[in-house]
Amino acid sequence: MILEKIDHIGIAVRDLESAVARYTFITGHPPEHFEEVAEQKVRVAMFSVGESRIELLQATSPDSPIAKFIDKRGEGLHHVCFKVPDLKAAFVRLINEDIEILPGAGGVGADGSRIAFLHPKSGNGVLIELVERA
Ligand code: CMX
Repeated sequence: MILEKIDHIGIAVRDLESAVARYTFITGHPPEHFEEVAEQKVRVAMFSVGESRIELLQATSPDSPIAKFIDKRGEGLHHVCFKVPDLKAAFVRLINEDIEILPGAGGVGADGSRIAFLHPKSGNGVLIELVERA
């Protein structure tokens, strides 16, 4: 199996606290957890919705990808993340298909997972994250 499931959908927000209050109301419950991912320069709040999850992301630095995204495009859907059983095997297959894997692939994501991103131009305008969980 190449992709196991959609792991989560990422939403870029300006202010995590107010976004958490709004999504607590929308989902009917508070986030599962908060985390700061130093490597990605973000603070995140993760909400479970059935088997699916929603990740709210706030930049922790003006040079964070989330700060740049919001400057250019405003708040909104930032990425779709697929869970993969084997990140390296996914790279090999995608490189063979000439898809642009962004620098830093294999780095640390939330929960100590290993992550990689595919450029939005390789995803028809959607940034794709791949995650392999320990
Ligand atoms: N979804 C869709 N399009 C996006 C995008 C996104 N998330 N981010 C940028 N773009 C668009 C830009 O608006 C730009 O569009 P135009 O060419 O029409 O202007 C285009 O993609 C290319 O932009 P770029 O100038 O090449 O690159 P940027 O400096 O905007 O960086 C990207 C874009 C995806 C390479 C960079 O954000 C990146 O490396 N992202 C991966 C890491 C990341 O996003 N981390 C935060 C999440 C961490 C987590 O989930 O834990």
